[in-house]
Amino acid sequence: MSTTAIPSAAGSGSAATDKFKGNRVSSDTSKERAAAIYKDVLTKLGEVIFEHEVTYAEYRVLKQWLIEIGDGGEWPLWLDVFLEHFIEDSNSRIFTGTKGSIEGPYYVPDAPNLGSKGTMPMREDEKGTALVFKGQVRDLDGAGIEGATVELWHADSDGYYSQFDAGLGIPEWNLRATFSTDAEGNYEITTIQPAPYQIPHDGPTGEFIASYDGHPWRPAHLHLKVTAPGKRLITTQLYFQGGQWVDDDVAGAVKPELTLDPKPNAAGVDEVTYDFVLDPVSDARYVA
Ligand code: MBD
Ligand code: FE
Repeated sequence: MSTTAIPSAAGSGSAATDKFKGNRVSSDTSKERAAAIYKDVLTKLGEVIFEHEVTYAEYRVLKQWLIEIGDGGEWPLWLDVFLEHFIEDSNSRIFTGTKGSIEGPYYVPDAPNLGSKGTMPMREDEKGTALVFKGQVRDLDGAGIEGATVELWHADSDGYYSQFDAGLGIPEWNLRATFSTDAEGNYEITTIQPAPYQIPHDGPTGEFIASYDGHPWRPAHLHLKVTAPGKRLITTQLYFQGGQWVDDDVAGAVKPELTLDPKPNAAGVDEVTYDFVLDPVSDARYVA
């Protein structure tokens, strides 16, 4: 299984940078905390430099590469692939609900709401094997949550995300939608199974990967955000059991609890059930 087209880093990178810049963020980090984090980061970086006796030539290559990552709009890509999983893991370890995973650079809010049951927006000739993805959203006590929101977005079978398609003309909300659970907390989504995915690697992110003889592959994945009033928002991804790259994700974002194993249903369509469990925001350790 492989993709037939490869998204361009320049195309999807600049789109991801523009989207990110359009939504300015801030935090209430104190000067003391900032000082502690910066000092530790630089001290540890220094330790690596001494340990490996990093040369001036290597330092200049790093500087050049950092500039090129910015010029090419690839910061969202590089950071979300190589760093975000540490942040995500550090944040989600303390909770008991469904495990989170990284958001990645291609989320867009406010995708069309299709109710509790529906088919993802897709082109008439959308390539890929059909998948019925269904389940229940529950609280920690096992009660179904009515009106929970399940947002799903994923790549098409060529590895492109709508709105980050480098001008290919994929419809705006292709393979992006929001669902709201029914009275029992259930949802049912029909979509296509995504394929393993190569992150865009025709720019400086690709140069970085090639420089250590790495690979740019992520396993096939579904991206999700699941939440309900008074519940912690879970951003996560689901993978396919036994799928290529599940054990060797370039973004280090696979967790064993996050794999699916679809089986043909009575109609012969691959189907899988996945239930989400949401922590309450009243948990004292919860920070938005
Ligand atoms: C993706 O689709 C993705 O999920 C991540 C984490 C990085 C780049 C592209
Ligand atoms: Fe992705």
